[in-house]
Amino acid sequence: MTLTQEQGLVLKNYGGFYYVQDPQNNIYECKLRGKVKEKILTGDRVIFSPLDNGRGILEKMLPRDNQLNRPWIANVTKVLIVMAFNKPKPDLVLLDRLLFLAEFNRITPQIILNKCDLDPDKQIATILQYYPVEYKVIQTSAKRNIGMDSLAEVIAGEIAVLAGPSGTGKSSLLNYLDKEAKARTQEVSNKIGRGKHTTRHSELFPSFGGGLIADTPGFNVMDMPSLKREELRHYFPDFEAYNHICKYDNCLHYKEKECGIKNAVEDQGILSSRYHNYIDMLEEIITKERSY
Ligand SMILES: Nc1nc2c(ncn2[C@@H]2O[C@H](COP(=O)(O)OP(=O)(O)OP(=O)(O)O)[C@@H](O)[C@H]2O)c(=O)[nH]1
Ligand SMILES: [Mg+2]
Ligand SMILES: [Zn+2]
Repeated sequence: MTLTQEQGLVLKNYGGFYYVQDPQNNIYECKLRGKVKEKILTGDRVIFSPLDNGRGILEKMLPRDNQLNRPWIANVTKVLIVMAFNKPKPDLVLLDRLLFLAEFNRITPQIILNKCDLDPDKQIATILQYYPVEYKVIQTSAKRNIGMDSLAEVIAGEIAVLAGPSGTGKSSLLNYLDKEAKARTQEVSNKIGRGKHTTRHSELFPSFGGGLIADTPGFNVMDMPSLKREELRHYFPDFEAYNHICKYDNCLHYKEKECGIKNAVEDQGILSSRYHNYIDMLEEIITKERSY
């Protein structure tokens, strides 16, 4: 018997099965063909053989564009960085790190300011004033159902992940985008007896406006990927406009004199918190380089 083979996308890996979505949005519960040696991740594009009863066999993995390690998801095209208007206050250190990490992985970042029903912390004004030039910002309220259509629009056609500090409303937003997610999240947590928003495995949910979206557990710390000190500045697109003013072509905007970036910080063309976050990351890289 010859099996027809189709291309699909892995939505989750759970209980020894891979849940593969075909181009018509049918989902197949697949077992892995024995000879497949690679570790298949949520988000992987695969070739599979559909069987009857919604089952199938996962035959092989297709080449990956990128891979996030925490959560483990492949082929991510967009990261939605969720900060709250308040409770918790926006964390500009984490925001700049997540923006850098998105750039580094060639993933489009999108800033989401959730809980817009609350009185804004003063950092919100800073984000709205300084960040939209390079990064689009969407204001939402999962509580009052505000901004959900704009949110759905930026996910359409993408493989998106929600990221950001704990408590900003990532799981609440996901529950709006995919009503079925709510039931599934609670089902899982009842079984394992954890908090209702605990995210244990990576799963992509179809969003009501098209595209796929995954939740992540809140994380507040982040390791720097390995890169050279002179590479870091290329991941800060807002620095580009001032590079030509630096005296040295290879200026790190650090201890050098006559630096366009440092001038721009003084003239408030570049946000000083963003520059300091850059310097902190730079010093981390330099310390790492010295320890080799
Ligand atoms: N006022 C208000 N509260 C919200 C909004 N969205 C979520 N919340 C509340 O904020 C709290 C945290 O929401 P979660 O969705 O669990 O946040 P999370 O980002 O998933 O948190 P972690 O899973 O810990 O990373 C809950 O009590 C929500 O009800 C909103 O738009 N406005
Ligand atoms: Mg959550
Ligand atoms: Zn410089």
